[in-house]
Amino acid sequence: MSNIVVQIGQCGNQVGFQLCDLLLNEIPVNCDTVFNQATRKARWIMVDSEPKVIGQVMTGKTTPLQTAMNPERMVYHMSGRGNNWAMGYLDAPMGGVSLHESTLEMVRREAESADYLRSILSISSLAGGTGSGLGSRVHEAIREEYPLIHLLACTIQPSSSGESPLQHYNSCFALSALLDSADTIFYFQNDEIMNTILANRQYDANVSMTNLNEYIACALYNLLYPERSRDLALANLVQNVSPSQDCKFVEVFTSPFLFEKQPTLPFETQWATLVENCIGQHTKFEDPRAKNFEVLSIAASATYRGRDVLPDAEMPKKQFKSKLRTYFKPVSFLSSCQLADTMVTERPYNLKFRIERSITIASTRTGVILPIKRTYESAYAKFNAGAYLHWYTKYNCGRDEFLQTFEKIQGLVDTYEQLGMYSEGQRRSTNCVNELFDSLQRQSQEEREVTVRDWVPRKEREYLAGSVQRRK
Ligand SMILES: Nc1nc2c(ncn2[C@@H]2O[C@H](COP(=O)(O)OP(=O)(O)OP(=O)(O)O)[C@@H](O)[C@H]2O)c(=O)[nH]1
Ligand SMILES: [Mg+2]
Repeated sequence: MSNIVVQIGQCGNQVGFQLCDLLLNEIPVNCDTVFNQATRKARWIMVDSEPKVIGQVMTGKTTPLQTAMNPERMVYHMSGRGNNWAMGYLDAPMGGVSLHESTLEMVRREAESADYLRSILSISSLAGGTGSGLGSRVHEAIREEYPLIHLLACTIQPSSSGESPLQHYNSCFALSALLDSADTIFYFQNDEIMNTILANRQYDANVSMTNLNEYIACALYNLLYPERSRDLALANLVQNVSPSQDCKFVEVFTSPFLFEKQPTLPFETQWATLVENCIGQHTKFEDPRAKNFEVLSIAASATYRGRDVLPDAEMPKKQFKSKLRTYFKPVSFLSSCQLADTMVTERPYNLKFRIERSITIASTRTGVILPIKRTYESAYAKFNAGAYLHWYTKYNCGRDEFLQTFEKIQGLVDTYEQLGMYSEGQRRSTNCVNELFDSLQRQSQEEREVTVRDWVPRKEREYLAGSVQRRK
């Protein structure tokens, strides 16, 4: 079973290259999930509106990464999209060829060479014109062409200090498109990763974009490729952590991770410390400004890797689970957060870096809405002031598009906020619970290979089904 990676825009390409570079140390080249067995090249598609970032890897000095990349899988034009979602989305053809069509053609070729294409992972930022705008177009096109495939989107939220005045608009548009197209959204925030690195690096050094990308690469690698010889750990993952169309944002934290290719914890660090460290990353930077909002969890999935993890050992599993339960408090319609675990009896990060154990936790939590809401509020305030709209209208993106997008993001914020507003001792049948249930039901009617919901306990399901009946 194969997975194709589509890296889009500067950020997407830089993160994607870093992930592939890491996998080259870890995954054998005969692994069909990552490498095309005919060409021995990674199943990676490089997409950008300008050639600079792709060129840095693909031209010049030969490196293992360059060798692993397929030069026939490059898609680029000659100038960037100016941090403008609308310009990226419009995707004006150059020489009669648009970037999203060329990308789809590359995906098609790669898919045809795979025995069984299981999933596509896209990587892009929410802010840049290419990553957000062209990314939205590519996601839509992939979803239309491959309705049954798992479309996983790794998306990177820009720093809240703001590098571009258009980033809030771009993020809203890109998130709105992802809500329609992606099955699971791995949501990384540059600010949060920066804080995690500052708190964990072993020595004082400046933290660069490359370091942020190294963290994201470690998180994705540990989460998606836990067993070197096996397929992408996808079916379970999607099932465990993306419960519905509305709640598909997944945060991923990993411990230890690599900083400048060095592990952030000593090699013999014990499980208990690792669990603490990883949970610490989840809880440390929660937003004190969010009043009446408790970060609650729907589901979490932990991957333990180490030669002393026994796949069937009940004791450590129970210990870990009870520890995680105290941190991941459940949303009101679940009696406890759904916890899944994967035990892998392999040392993480191969022999090159001597690390005995690692833990990676992916979680669906209500707190993810806080940075999204801040982004949305900034965008809405700018929109009300009429700021920067001409940059969008000139690329066919008018007020109606803004309003539709805002409506969708507002709906998302409402859903998560209702899940996050928890009154102690009260188990409520709120609209949002009903909506969540409806969307779960809708999803199970679709012929997706993995329809989720097995984990919603029967009692809860019956209760929810009853409340849906009552509403009708
Ligand atoms: N984590 C991370 N963030 C990045 C990286 N490169 C850029 N960013 C962030 O991504 C946003 C800008 O997106 P880019 O990917 O540079 O833009 P693009 O998709 O190439 O789009 P245009 O250049 O506007 O055509 C900014 O918020 C940057 O901080 C990177 O390598 N890693
Ligand atoms: Mg760019």
